Amino acid sequence: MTVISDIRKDGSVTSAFDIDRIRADFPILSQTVYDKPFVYLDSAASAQKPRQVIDAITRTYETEYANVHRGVHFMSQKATDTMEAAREKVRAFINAADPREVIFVRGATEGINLVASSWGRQNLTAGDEIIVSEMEHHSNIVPWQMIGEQTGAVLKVVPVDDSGMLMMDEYKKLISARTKMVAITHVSNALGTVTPIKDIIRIAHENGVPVLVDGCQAAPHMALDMQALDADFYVFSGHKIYGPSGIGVLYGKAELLEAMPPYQGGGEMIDTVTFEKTTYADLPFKYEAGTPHIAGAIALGAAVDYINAIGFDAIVAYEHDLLDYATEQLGAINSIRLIGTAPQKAGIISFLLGDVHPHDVGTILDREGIAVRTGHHCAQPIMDRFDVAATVRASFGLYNSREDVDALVAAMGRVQGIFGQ
Ligand code: C6P
Repeated sequence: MTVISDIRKDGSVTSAFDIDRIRADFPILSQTVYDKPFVYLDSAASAQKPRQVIDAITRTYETEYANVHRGVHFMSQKATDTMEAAREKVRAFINAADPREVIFVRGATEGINLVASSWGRQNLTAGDEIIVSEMEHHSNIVPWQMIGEQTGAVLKVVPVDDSGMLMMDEYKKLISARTKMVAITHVSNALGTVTPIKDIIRIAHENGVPVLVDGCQAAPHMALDMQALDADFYVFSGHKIYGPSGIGVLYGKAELLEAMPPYQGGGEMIDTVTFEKTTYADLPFKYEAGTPHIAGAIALGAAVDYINAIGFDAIVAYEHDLLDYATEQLGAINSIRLIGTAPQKAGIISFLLGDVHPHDVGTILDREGIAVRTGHHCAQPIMDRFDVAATVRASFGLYNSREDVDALVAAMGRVQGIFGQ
């Protein structure tokens, strides 16, 4: 396990954040692509995995794998215990009051669909309003539109200013007696904006409205505290916090989850079944129909352990410095236009180079061994807001270094030369 603060023999402490040791935990980062060092700047799409997470997957399948919550046999009990220990790790990671409030889902998308469908079917009727923001990922727009089509509820959209900040005055104006849900991101995946989520929740609650927070891009970059935040629902994906894909978390307040109907029916989520009537299992299993992603949940626990061993104090300080450095270096290239310049940002820089198409930029960067994402980032409405079809997006994880930023900046200089910008 990486230890960030190393005590030297003479008692002095080495650098607070040993980036070389962290990078050594991520086997994929030592690869070359096209004979160039691999520079991975696409962690917002999916983060790379440390050896500790990879080992947890292998260990599960080699030593403690069987179906969970069903078997009386030793191996099933072992797998169940390890998976439930992972749930407890996630509970502590987000400071939820109770592990029953931690539902394992496939990812943020499934978590939002679960709430939109189960909570929405029970609570929405024609004329009701769901408040979202202009910078939501499609995963926090489309599920609400779908339940709106079934119930007659409609979306209301909080606009974003030219820097990419949520316009809080407009938000306050939108809340009314018709508002039944506020569904807003904690960090924008297209702009990197950190929203004032605590204020958003407080204002919603003053109006008696529950809040779902899309925490997909926040969970890798900041400590989360469900009890302090007072979110009603909070979702994030394991693969963005250095865990496996196919596993994620829906946090929900127990009283809300208890009141809602199940999302899917099947094994695991029942108490008793007859042809006349089925009764449902208690939380969290009521929302975990079918065999879960057992190794995924266990390895998500290992990802949480990994982050905890470094600690968010060190991660936040390091990533903040890196983002400032990258913003300064890229911003110094005169034909670069940054999209999203809010004062509070995390992990993401979106930009355009003159009138060069982002896909062309991304393709050239790729040949230099640099992985960025180009496109609308599954957030088309915010692209429309900035009147662009796509951006180049560099996004950072705790393993990125200033050398990665330097490689990007040098390569952007070459792209500039190619296109005469
Ligand atoms: N954003 C990106 O490159 P899933 O696919 O369920 O793990 O996460 C969906 C999702 C929801 N909300 C936000 C804010 C997100 O950023 C994402 C995933 C990736 O930006 C893939 S499109």
